[in-house]
Amino acid sequence: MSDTSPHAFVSSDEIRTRFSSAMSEMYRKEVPQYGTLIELVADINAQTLQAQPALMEQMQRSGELPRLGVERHGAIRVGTAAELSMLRRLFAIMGMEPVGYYDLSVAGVPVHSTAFRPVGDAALLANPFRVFTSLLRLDLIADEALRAEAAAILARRSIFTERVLALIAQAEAAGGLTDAQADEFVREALETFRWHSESTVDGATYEALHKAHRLVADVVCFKGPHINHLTPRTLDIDAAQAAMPARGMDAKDVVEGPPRRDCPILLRQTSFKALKEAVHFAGGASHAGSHTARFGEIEQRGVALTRKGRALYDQLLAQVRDMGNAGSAAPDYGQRLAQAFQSFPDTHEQLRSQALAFYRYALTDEGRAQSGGAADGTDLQEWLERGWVRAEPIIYEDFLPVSAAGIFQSNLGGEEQKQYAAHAAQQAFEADLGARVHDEIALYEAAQQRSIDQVRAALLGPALRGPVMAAL
Ligand code: OOG
Ligand code: NI
Repeated sequence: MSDTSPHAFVSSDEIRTRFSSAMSEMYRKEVPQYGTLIELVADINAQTLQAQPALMEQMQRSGELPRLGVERHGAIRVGTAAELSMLRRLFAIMGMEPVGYYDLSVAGVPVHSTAFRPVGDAALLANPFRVFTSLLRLDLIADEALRAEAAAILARRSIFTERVLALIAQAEAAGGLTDAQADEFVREALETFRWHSESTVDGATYEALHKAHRLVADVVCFKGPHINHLTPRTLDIDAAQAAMPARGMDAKDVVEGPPRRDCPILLRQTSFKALKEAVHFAGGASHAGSHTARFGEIEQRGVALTRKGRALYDQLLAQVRDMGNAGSAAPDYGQRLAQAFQSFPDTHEQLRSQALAFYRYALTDEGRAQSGGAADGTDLQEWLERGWVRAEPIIYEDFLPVSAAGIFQSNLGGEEQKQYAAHAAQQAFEADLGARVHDEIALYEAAQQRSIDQVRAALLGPALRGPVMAAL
């Protein structure tokens, strides 16, 4: 029951849902093709659920079906530690925490990143809204004078409204926001992510920064970190990819990530080319130009992999990429990918019993009828075989660095293959963020274990809630 008192706090799940829907509305106005993309994905999802009743049932059982229609991820890029750490506080109000560390310098993109997202089971079911957030690594700009100029430009801007800063401080002090404050917070927070066609610099400065790297210009020359894509989740990415041209979308040639499989794993993504947008530079009306910042993307999500499963995934993907020097641009890439992944088991039974993927365990109706009546000494495997317990795949909620690099590259244009002698700098990133990032695999492990503990307590009764049973 919801408390209707005007002074009661609104849940962080509710604020996140209001925010993601406001963001979606804003982006639909900014990028009309986004609306077309959302319609396409809704159509494909309805068709897929109709054609695959087992998938429909599984998503209903796990409570995942209602979130599908609102599920989105966005991406932004910021320039300073102060911007990044304030974003952490802003996202925290919406129940979003930094998860994972992604080093994209290895792929020639001078940023490192995390994803802000909810981490609890209930919060993920309510709305898994995520924002992939990259911090520019100015240290990777070789030209010292240009680096100093970029830093000075960034130091002059404030990407947050005064009011949102006040509301963040207030929410932190009071422990939440009331209904009216939450609405104001959403409105004010949205301003940070809006597109501004006026650049803060003149055309010559833009060109110089653009020459260092297109991404440097994108981060440094604007008032704020415009949301650069907002991605819906499809249940069949191949069908969506095939349908894109008919709706006027110029899709990327390959789908990033694993190949099509019976049991989807991790994340598959595709994008369509960025918009070329008019920009007005500082220093007079004659200084008009253009910039490509925003693009469209769709994704399909599958089961989260264990460390062992992820190692196998990375190994197979590297094997395919090493076979040809053109990477995913090679014409036979799809075939090679499918071939290599034949050695990745493709039934949930195998993925589970070989500890390659994570599952959430739940009682079946039959299991519920046994409640408290199972004998001590019996175990999960036995309960699964008796049909008392069922294992549902835990969805992968995160990103893949190789795929992200592919998305960055296709959006930036093929010529941007810079080489950086950089190394992952997670500690420096966390110092800038003002917090540690969660280890995503530890989060999945904990979710699986919680479900095992619950099943065990229900079947053995409270008296036997003993030491944690090992996962299979
Ligand atoms: C972020 C690219 C990464 C994804 O889905 O992997 C990303 C960016 O271009 O800023 O969104
Ligand atoms: Ni993305």
